[in-house]
Amino acid sequence: MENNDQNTGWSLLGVPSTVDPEKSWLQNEIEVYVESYRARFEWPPDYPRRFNVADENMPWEVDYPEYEPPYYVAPVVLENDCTKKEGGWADPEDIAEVKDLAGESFEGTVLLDEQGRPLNPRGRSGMAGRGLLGKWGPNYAADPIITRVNQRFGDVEMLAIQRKDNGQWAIPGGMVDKGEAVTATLSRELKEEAGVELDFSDAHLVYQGFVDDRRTTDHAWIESTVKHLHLEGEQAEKLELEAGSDALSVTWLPLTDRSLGKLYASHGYFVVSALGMLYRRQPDLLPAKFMQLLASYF
Ligand code: RP5
Repeated sequence: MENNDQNTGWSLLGVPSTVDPEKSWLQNEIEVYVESYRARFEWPPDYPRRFNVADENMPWEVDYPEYEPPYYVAPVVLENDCTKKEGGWADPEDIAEVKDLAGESFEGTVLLDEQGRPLNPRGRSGMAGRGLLGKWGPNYAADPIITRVNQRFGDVEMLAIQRKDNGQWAIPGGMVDKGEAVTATLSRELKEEAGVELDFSDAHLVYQGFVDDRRTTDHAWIESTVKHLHLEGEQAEKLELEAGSDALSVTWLPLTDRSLGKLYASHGYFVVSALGMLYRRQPDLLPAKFMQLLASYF
């Protein structure tokens, strides 16, 4: 194929938009960019319905006087106001009382509206307020991707948990605690959610930035640090998995087009990107049958 520009890789739904096995994607750096799709068309059950925002009206620079998103902040966020509750994980509702409002994030300078509220870097989401997110602006998360090749079946598998809040399979990630190093969050979340202890100091960085999470609002969003460890030999075989407090179950999930497409938020995209990067580092590691699937995403 001559015009590789037509191959856009991922569609907004997280499934490959075109399949071009001839594309020489290995020659290019894999750059991860997350679109805002779920953050506009999905929401948790306790949220009001989002104001419908068409693609062209997303950018804040676009004048859109009709825009009237509902305002929502979940009771659990208000109950955990750190200025009122010892150990609370949420900012106060009054933005003027927030002492550590982020001026910069992985997405660049955080813009503010006329009320001093941070503005979502992907533009309008159809929901004002913080929803279920505690911090005004970026809410930092960490996502540990663990993969292995199942030697018996020749599948590539990821360590996945089933989320309690919506039953979807996901990377066993979570929010970074105040003052916590991200490497520590990656290990802690993996231990808490999947019962597994691993060191992330040598893990490969896949991505740092916006996550297409259904909790996103105009004034609060998730930005994650995604790191990848691919396990081999005994280490890959011997991990004992145990579902923790936030997980219904934990498993080695075989990666197929279907299972990747159904992962929570942007996780399918993160996993594919991690494996593409792994292939660039170690071309002989992944089984041929998986390479066909992987190549179809780039
Ligand atoms: C996703 O939500 C992130 O990618 C991360 O996996 C997760 C963090 O939220 P909780 O699992 O703590 O709800 O957007």
